[in-house]
Amino acid sequence: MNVEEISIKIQDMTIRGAGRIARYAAKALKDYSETFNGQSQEEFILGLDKAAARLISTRPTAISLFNGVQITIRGAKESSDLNSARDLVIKNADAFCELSNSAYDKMASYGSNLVQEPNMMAITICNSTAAISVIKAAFQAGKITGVYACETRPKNQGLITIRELAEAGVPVTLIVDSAMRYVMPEVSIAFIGTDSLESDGSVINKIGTQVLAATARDFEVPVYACAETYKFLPPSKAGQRVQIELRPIEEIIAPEDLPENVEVYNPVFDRVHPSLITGIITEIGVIRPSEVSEISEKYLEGI
Ligand code: RI2
Repeated sequence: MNVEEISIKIQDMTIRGAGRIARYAAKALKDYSETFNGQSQEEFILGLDKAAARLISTRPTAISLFNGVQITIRGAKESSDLNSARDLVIKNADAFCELSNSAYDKMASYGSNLVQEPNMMAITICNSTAAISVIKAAFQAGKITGVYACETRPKNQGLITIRELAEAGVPVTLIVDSAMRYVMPEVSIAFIGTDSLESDGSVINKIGTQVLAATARDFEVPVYACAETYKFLPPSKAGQRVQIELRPIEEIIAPEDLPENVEVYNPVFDRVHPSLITGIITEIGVIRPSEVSEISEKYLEGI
């Protein structure tokens, strides 16, 4: 698939998940470099910048998309000639996808060790490959006995989660989002995904995650965000807040079912205050929200 085809699929969420959209963006830029048939490095760079802007425009909240694109195009402008620039983009794209895919096993190992007492129930929301990797490892290590998965209105990504966990043999129970407080007394640990980690340690994740984290606090349940380092806001955006994406009302209600003079509001991400986050599971270890800036400077230098 080319840049435009992948952009459309990220936009309509055929391709979704903060890690996956970043990998597909890198693959799109690799495709651009492999199929470029122009004559000059200047023309190549102009097209690369246009492709990067198109991909970044598709979804505003997951900083993984911006970081994945920047990591992939890094150094192309400074390359000595056209072929070096093309080869570098291809190499960067492959390296980014390798880093992204290899992060899951590392996070799974760190995350699984966090579960102290055996026979614990976990809870999660939406469909996070990172969180599911940790949950699977915790179950295989005998650390948890099962998971509550929130269906996650309006697009019900939780239905993907229950399928993935069931296929992995993890006992999973589907609940409606508003039942998360009802079940929290039975829960011992929460694992959530991450779309972006802001400089103060705020975790941006699927809508409903604030409710989950605040409820967990009320029942003294630790909340761990699962976030690869490329989901941290980069130094160039330090101190900024990501835009919370508003999506089409059709994701909530069919227009023909909507009475006149009724508005629909569909914010699809939440900002979770760092005080509600016990720790952040990354591929380099488990860190505190207060360490986010330092990690960003170290692992996203120049982005
Ligand atoms: P992984 C998803 O967003 C969810 O918010 C999920 O928690 C987050 O991305 C991270 O997903 P959407 O694409 O990278 O469903 O862990 O809007 O798979």
